[in-house]
Amino acid sequence: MKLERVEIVHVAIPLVTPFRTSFGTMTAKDTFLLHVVTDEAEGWSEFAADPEPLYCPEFVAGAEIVLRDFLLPRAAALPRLTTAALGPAVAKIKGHELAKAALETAVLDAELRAHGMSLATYLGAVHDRVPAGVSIGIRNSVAELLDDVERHLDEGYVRIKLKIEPGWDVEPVRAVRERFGDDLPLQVDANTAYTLADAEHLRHLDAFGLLLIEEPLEENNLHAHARLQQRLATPVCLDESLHHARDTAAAIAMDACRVVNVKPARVGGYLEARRVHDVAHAHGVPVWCGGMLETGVGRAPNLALAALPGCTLPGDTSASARYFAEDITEPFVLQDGHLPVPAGPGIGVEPLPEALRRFTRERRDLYA
Ligand code: OSB
Ligand code: MG
Repeated sequence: MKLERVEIVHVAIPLVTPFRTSFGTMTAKDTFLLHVVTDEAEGWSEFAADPEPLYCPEFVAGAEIVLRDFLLPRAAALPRLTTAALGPAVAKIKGHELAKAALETAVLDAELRAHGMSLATYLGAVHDRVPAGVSIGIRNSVAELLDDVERHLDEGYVRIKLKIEPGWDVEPVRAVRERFGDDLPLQVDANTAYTLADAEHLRHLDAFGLLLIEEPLEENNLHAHARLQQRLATPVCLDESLHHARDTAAAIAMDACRVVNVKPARVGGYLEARRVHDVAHAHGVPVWCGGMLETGVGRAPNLALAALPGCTLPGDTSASARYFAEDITEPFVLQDGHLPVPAGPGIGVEPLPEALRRFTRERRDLYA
């Protein structure tokens, strides 16, 4: 393929309820879509991060510059643009995995559409639907939290993840266990809110039979997570700390994690996400697909990844209605606790023109 035009479309879509984590509160999905036009086909992707660098170092305005000044010139210089050639072409640009993932995914969407192949088929998916978990934010009271969990269980979600932070951990977990029983698949996510000095406190969570505790300590400190794992029965799962297959291999080797959250954006795209999955799966370490409150454009390709054989735990790939009153694509609807894996060419979805128009704040060419 030859790159002809790349358009950036800044969008903001209100969330149905504010989403509070240990790093901040989100009230809207405020990000950009990339629209890549080649001589053979067009592709779409969604940048996964937010306007502020609170979850990860990347942010919306910075990623636009990285794409415009460093990534797109290298993609445009390729004599033959393929997804496989893109990674090596931008390898000298350090970090910026989420910006790289946005570009790679839009190019991959275009390339797969040119071949009439779905992303699920390309990645090697083995399911046509995947069980859906839901990530529940920090609430003002335990009563509010219990109502929230109940509502999601009534809707059919098969696994509950509670966001935790110091002051909101053992009590909410205990309350959910007491109300909904020991059989409920339950896990927690601290988004780096604790330190090793909290190990004795976190050990109280061992009493509740959690599937995992996600990213309890500071990001990129594999050593500290390994030391914490020695003191916890609950499996440690890494999110923020894993950036590629190489550090995933290191984390597994040093027992810094016994479960892997793979977010394609966080590891630079679906090609590396597949390698992260393969490394973990080869070690018998369960994988699940995380999320970042994506619109349908970002969630569709995540569902393809979630259908790989090593993704043996339900992911954070929830239905459109969990996030938005109106999605930017055809909505993903929960059926029997599952979401369908898109089967059409490429990522299998496109923004609906009318919804896109209403949610768009700015659009401009980054490359033409
Ligand atoms: O840590 O998994 C996380 C949302 C935004 C940023 C980071 C995280 C999350 C979630 C929600 O937990 C996942 C989702 O429903 O998309
Ligand atoms: Mg997380």
